[in-house]
Amino acid sequence: MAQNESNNAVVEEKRSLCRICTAQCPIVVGINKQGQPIAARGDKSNPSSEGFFCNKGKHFPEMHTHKNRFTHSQRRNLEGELEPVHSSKVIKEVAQKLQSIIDQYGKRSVAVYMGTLFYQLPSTAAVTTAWMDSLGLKMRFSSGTIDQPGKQTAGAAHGQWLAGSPSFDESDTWMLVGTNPLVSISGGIPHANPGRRLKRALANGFELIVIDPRKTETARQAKLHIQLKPGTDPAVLAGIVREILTNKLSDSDFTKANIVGIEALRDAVDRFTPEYVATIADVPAEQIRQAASIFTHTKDGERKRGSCTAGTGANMSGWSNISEYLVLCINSLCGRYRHAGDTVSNPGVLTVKRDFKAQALSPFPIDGYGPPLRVRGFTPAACGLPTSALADEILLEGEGQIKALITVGGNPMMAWPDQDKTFAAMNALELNVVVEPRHTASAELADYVFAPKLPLETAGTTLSTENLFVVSPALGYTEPYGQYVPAIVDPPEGSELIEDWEFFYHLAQEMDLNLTVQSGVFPIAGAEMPRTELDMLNKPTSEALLDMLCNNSQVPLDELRNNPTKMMFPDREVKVLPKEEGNTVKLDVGNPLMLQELAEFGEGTRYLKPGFDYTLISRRTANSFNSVGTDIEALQQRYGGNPAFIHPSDMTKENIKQGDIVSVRSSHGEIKAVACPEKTLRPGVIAMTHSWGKNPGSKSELKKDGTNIGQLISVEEDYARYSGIPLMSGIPVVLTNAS
Ligand SMILES: Nc1nc2c(c(=O)[nH]1)N[C@H]1C(S)=C(S)[C@@H](COP(=O)(O)OP(=O)(O)OC[C@H]3O[C@@H](n4cnc5c(=O)[nH]c(N)nc54)[C@H](O)[C@@H]3O)O[C@H]1N2
Ligand SMILES: Nc1nc2c(c(=O)[nH]1)N[C@H]1C(S)=C(S)[C@@H](COP(=O)(O)OP(=O)(O)OC[C@H]3O[C@@H](n4cnc5c(=O)[nH]c(N)nc54)[C@H](O)[C@@H]3O)O[C@H]1N2
Ligand code: SF4
Ligand SMILES: [Mo]
Repeated sequence: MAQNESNNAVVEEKRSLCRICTAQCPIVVGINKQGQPIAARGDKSNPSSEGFFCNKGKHFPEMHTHKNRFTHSQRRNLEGELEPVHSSKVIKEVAQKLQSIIDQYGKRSVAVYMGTLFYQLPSTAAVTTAWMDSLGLKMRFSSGTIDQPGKQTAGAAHGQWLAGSPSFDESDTWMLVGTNPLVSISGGIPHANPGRRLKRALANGFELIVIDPRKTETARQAKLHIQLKPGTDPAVLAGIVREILTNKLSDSDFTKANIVGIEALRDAVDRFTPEYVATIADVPAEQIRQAASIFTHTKDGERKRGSCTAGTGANMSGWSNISEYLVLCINSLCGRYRHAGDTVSNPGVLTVKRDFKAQALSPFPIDGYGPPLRVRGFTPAACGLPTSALADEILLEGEGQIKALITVGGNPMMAWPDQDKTFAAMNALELNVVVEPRHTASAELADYVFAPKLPLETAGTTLSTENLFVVSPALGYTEPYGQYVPAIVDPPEGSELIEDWEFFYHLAQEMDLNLTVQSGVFPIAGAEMPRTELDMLNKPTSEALLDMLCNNSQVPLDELRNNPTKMMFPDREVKVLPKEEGNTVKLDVGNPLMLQELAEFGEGTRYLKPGFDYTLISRRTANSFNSVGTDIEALQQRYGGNPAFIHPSDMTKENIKQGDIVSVRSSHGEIKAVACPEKTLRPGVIAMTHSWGKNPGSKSELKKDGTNIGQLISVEEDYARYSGIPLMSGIPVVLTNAS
């Protein structure tokens, strides 16, 4: 009793950053007498987040002490079971096995899969990349191509604007397509306190447009909610483009000087009149006119500010490339960029130094950056290699077969589409290595699990979150904010753990490689990113490595280290420079490959299947982050597993009651789920959350473990060009009561 009391009592509080998701919320962690992290709250003194954090963050400390955590690295023994082993042994053996696989089958036989957590670990990202580069490994896959890969594809086809876009806080309007930032803390409202930022904006007359088949938490705040049929985004967006062009709502000074391809775009969207869009997307025609008007009409003759941004909903429902391309076209036609003389609200803190010039960076090829994969003709593309093809590349025998896979910060068995195929692939590998702190479905199948320290046990910085501005406007920080946090707790007593990046460093040592890491880690177009050689005899400390990654940062890392309460660095006023003289580079809104996809979209019937009368969409809930948090009991009390959210009218129609077990069947597979009424849905649409369930064949309880919706997804049937992202939302399904 006394022991428990002291375990549950906070004796000290320390500042850190939650690192479950890219928001990296500033938190204050409560530590007990034993030095364990036992509680967390938002940091009200933080000038950027103003205390915001979420329920998952509240349980972040628990992830460090959870029974599901590996306290030691693991190796599969002769009986087929994982058993603890010292990390140095794991590394040595993995190095030897990798070398022999490379010697026998060549470098294309070794692949690395970088999951979502990879991005939150800049040191790991830097050293993993350095290790791959040094070995000459090209088979690099990431969760990015099963997420929002249309962003990179469209960005390549369209070009970028070197000065960036005005921040959300400076905007008068915003259009969100298939994203729910108030829950995902991602996608279009800044992640440092999205609720408060939206509320403040709305109080100042800001107008929000949301395009989503669900009346989401975010849609409820919108001036206009277009509740379209899943998978019809290209029609709605093309309709809005057409309204902008025919009603001369674009920023003509900007378009004349900086854009090509308008005539081709005009021709391509010509058929998408509001009335025609209404028949495809099943929304009132008037809403298309309203969207264009709200987004563009000028206030008191002043140019309106604000962007259109898209999320997973627009990328997973079949038309990722063209939907993201039309999003960029809308922003470009309306000149929604920073212009010469504008003040840059956040010129950067820990990211590398860069220029802000009112000019375009040229479009570049979408794909063809190396030899093709063996399946489905994919080549390395602007969005990377298609993760949806990785299982097939492991399974397909012959020259070029992938024999070894290293997974870092990801959970393929939960996250990849087509779970049975993924399962077969994981079992077919000669060497399956997972760098993972928890007992996950993917770790269960690994030959080696390397168990790392967790974030509260390591130093952290805001570098990777700041860098998110490259992905989309509204991501990254709107103000010049930066934070460094030291390690605040020790790893669990009796554990043997090192940091993720050290795994790759030691692997390089074992393989006799030299490593160089890149300043800033994540590429920024148009910026210099010098490289630093690592000392391969004397391992740098984690702090020294952070220094190397920030050695070209705008504010020296030491300034953050030495002034932990400073966090805001408003000292430099940076204005956007005018376009360089003679610069003629233009953004392209008429890329023929993209517009061809709009033609292929046609009437939006490509993915429909006769007899499959319902549509399953993907959605996120506040209780888990992909597979992270699915094993934290306190987080899972609300739903228990991942229910099938169904409109009450559909439940009546199919004779389904709350709590009944339903069958959801696609042309590819069938799952069972617990029915949960949800009136915010469009009738005919079922919504479920991904990354639940267990490995095929494992015993599981539906109401606790949930079910894996990857079972319903085919990677071969319906997928987008370049990225291969399959239909992961907007999947035609049959719904029946299975109770
Ligand atoms: N059907 C369907 N499928 C989807 C989606 C969908 O909407 N619908 N969404 C897709 C999207 S957007 C994504 S991003 C992917 C996610 O795909 P993944 O990234 O493969 O899945 P996560 O569950 O995010 O995996 C993160 C893993 O990192 C581990 N981890 C946590 N902290 C650390 C750490 O410090 N070091 C290391 N090495 N590991 C750590 C976690 O325990 C977890 O197992 O799923 C995709 N799959
Ligand atoms: N709580 C929580 N937060 C997360 C995650 C999590 O798992 N849980 N995952 C993180 C990750 S990896 C990512 S990538 C981001 C994603 O961030 P978001 O893209 O904002 O993800 P969601 O919240 O699922 O929002 C997607 C929305 O798209 C809608 N939708 C589905 N199909 C369609 C369609 O065809 N068209 C349109 N227009 N909309 C559609 C859904 O109803 C849903 O509201 O969130 C991150 N944050
Ligand atoms: S939004 Fe929640 S999970 Fe994401 S970093 Fe913040 S507290 Fe952590
Ligand atoms: Mo994601």
